[in-house]
Amino acid sequence: MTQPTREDRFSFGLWTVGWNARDPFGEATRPPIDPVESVHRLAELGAYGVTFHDDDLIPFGTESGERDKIIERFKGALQDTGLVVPMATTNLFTHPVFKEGALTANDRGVRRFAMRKVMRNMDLAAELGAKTYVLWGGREGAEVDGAKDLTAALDRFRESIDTLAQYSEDRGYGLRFALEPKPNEPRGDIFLPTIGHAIAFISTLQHADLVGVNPEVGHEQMAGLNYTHGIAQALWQGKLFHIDLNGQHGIKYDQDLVFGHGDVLSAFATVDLLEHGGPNGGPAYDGPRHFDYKPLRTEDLTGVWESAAANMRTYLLLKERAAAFRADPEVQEALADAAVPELATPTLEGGSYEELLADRAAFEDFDAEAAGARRGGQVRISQLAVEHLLGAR
Ligand code: GLT
Ligand code: MN
Ligand code: MN
Ligand code: MN
Repeated sequence: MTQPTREDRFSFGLWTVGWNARDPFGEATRPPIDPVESVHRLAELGAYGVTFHDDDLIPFGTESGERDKIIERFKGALQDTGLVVPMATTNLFTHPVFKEGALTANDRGVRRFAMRKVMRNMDLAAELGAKTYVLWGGREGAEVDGAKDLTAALDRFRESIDTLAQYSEDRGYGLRFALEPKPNEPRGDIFLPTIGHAIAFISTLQHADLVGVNPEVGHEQMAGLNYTHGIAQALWQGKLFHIDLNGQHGIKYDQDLVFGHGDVLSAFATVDLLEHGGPNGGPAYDGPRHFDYKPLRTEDLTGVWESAAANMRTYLLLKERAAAFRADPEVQEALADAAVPELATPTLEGGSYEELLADRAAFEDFDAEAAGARRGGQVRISQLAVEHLLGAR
């Protein structure tokens, strides 16, 4: 069960395994990897999908004849391996042209160039059968508040996303868009910094139905937020269009560790939610399990493929542990004892406040002291989760 198969729907960005480990302080420690090689290795390891930024596959500035050849070769690798492209995205952050932003740059020419760059890669994404288009606004933000008209930036963000959605509809691409929040890095402050900001922004769009979120574990945890709570709200609002799984140790720079190699208890709760949709059922996630991580800079190419396998194996182990947790009669008893299932019962009887006002047991005769003295039963659930996670049960 811990051997990944296509049915598990694991996918990886070309930029993850392909990262050559250059960081702000040091040179690359690994050679570049040919995307065709990545496709083959990922398929051998049991992944079902590969995702990419335009520039991961086709270096920025490549002339069109050469671009066509690269695409044909990539398509050949997909055909040979059966790997699919469930998602694609655009690099709007590496080239100096985007140093002050892309879709929300002050410079209108930069914004228009950024839009064309996205549209061009949407054409390719649709051709390769992608269903989701991710927009991570890495450079959309500011270091200097006075150097940006913050509300105009939101207007421009909305204008871009509505236009891109319209383009997809007009061309019959049927893409859905997933905004990826991140609080900071590379910009001092990035626009739409959390899942909550993104979902609120989406509600203002003309094409709100076509736009959801792509939350990344580490990005929410960088802001000190509970990732599982964030994706639960996205699921509840029908907005969890895609997901970036990785690992992070608390509030610091974006670590992009292997999934589960950061806050493992949180990863356990995440997998439990994705697979079961909550203790009472509820919406579960049915999209690709996509890993957006970086193999440690200390690793050679062997370590790269080990780390790719580690993401999938860790996910499957957590899935197995979460299933055992849910199936354990003692867990069910502990959940009942803590009244967890009761939260699914509506607070009102029949939906009207009239019966509530007429119910003396609800207020006049309610024993607040007794209710306040009730046993919580929470620590037992916490310990049972830890024991299942540690394989002690
Ligand atoms: C970049 C970023 C990721 C985003 C990618 C999509 S690019 O690596 O750090 O979190 O998901 O643009
Ligand atoms: Mn990250
Ligand atoms: Mn990501
Ligand atoms: Mn990243």
